[in-house]
Amino acid sequence: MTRIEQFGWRGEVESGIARVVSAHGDYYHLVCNETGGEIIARKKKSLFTRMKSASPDNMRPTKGVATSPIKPMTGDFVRFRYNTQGDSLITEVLPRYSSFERRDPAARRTAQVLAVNFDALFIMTSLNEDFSLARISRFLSLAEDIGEAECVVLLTKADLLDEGKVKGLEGLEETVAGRARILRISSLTGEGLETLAPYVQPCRTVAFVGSSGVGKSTLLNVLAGEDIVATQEIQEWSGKGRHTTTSRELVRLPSGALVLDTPGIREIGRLDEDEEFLAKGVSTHRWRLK
Ligand SMILES: Nc1nc2c(ncn2[C@@H]2O[C@H](COP(=O)(O)OP(=O)(O)OP(=O)(O)O)[C@@H](O)[C@H]2O)c(=O)[nH]1
Ligand SMILES: [Mg+2]
Repeated sequence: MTRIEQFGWRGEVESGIARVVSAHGDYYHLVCNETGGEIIARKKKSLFTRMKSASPDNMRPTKGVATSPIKPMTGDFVRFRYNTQGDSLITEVLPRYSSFERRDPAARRTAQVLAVNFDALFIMTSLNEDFSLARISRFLSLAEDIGEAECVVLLTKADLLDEGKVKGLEGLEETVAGRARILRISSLTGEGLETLAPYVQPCRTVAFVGSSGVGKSTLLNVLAGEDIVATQEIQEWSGKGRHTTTSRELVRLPSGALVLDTPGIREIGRLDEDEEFLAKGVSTHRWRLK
């Protein structure tokens, strides 16, 4: 049976605490210690976090100062109220000990939260023609304030490495400037997968972020030892992905490690997005990658 501790909860074990493993509109799939280990719940109309931040080893569901209303998302620890007659309700989103956010390009001045409650953030980028130092730099600056988590720049598809096509690789160390560890893997050949062992640990959460097509879901499947999430070939002409993963999913691997797979992040300031925004009359200059 599911135990909330196996899903990364490190606070006191009390009843009514759960972790969101996926979100579907107003409904959330939760894992918990009650009701057979799983539950579908709706969120209460107004939800508040109680503390601004927490430490992973000091996750306490009580006390603290109310901040702003907050929508639960995959990876969140929540309090819920079980209801045998109707919808069970998420009544509180518990403090997040780490969070990766960007300014929302669609709604200026608001942050878009991309991943929460992870112990390691893998910023993934493939070793093909889509490699971009500017993008890595932008990701790293967004990762400066993630909270209590480590950051890894994970170079994927090492089997494709053809120095002629990957422009700028020699400048990687300088761009990263000690802000993250740099690892290189291939999900296809297995090269370098052993270097992930310190991060892929029982009850620890690793979040995968990066552009579409870099191999986030493929790596999850390889680590899981079976195809549990969908993957799709990239577009040959551009080396870019097709936005196969459309929602965040928290998966517990047979090893007991937790992986948060996320949809590919659309590049900020790219021409196709610029056109979208210009059509809406919004200037995107502020989002453009330098
Ligand atoms: N050659 C090679 N191809 C890989 C590797 N890892 C993934 N791929 C391929 O890259 C393509 C895209 O992989 P996905 O795992 O779907 O990429 P993703 O990052 O999950 O993409 P989104 O869900 O769209 O964000 C698939 O065709 C994979 O087979 C690798 O290590 N080497
Ligand atoms: Mg995917």
